[in-house]
Amino acid sequence: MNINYSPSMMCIDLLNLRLEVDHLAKAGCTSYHIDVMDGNYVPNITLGLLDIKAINSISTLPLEIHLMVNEPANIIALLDLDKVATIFVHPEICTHLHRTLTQIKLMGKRPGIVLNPGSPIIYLEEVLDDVDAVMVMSVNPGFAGQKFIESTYDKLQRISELLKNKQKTLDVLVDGSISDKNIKRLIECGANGFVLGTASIFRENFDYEKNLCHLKEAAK
Ligand code: S6P
Ligand code: MG
Repeated sequence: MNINYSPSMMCIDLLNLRLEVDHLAKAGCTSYHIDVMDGNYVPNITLGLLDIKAINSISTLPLEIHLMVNEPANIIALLDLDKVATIFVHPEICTHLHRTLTQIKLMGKRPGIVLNPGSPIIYLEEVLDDVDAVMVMSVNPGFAGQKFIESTYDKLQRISELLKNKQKTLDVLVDGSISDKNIKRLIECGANGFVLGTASIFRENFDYEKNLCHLKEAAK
């Protein structure tokens, strides 16, 4: 199975953007994960449109955008950039979720929904034919460096069950405190993509190649 490794760009050294983008690709990452927050839906503000445009202009890898902003439909049109491949929205903050997912699809991008630790899977079931990916939060959205929430395994298993019953194949990502301690079990529960932050690729030495190799070993 092909596993997607996507570094969380809010964890990079922004003063060295070009170098960081390059190093992460050379280390073997397969896309860039960009967290957009509005200081309202979540109590933090991270990367924004200018950062996305800058990364888009130098990237050789696809970008996945994780929108943590109230009513994302208002800004999705601004993300019509060539390297943006997937746009993730949280169902609770889309007034018309189906319309927003259709809007993303019409732009030629892959729509995805994000399930918080407290969000029911029924959101996914209702839009199963309208998404290409689901991302399960294994921390509450807002910050890097949080503790992994154990109920993620069970949620992934229930999603796998749903997909099997409906004979559907989707990308299933996990975001939050991914490490050598949980990655294998997360794959066994049905995940095929991971957002990497301070618990894995950006830990200690910031040796991206070594840290990613270590994580891939643990995933076997
Ligand atoms: C959190 C955000 C995530 C974090 C990532 C950081 O709201 O969506 O993408 O940046 O989880 O990783 P870590 O290993 O520090 O938890
Ligand atoms: Mg994220």
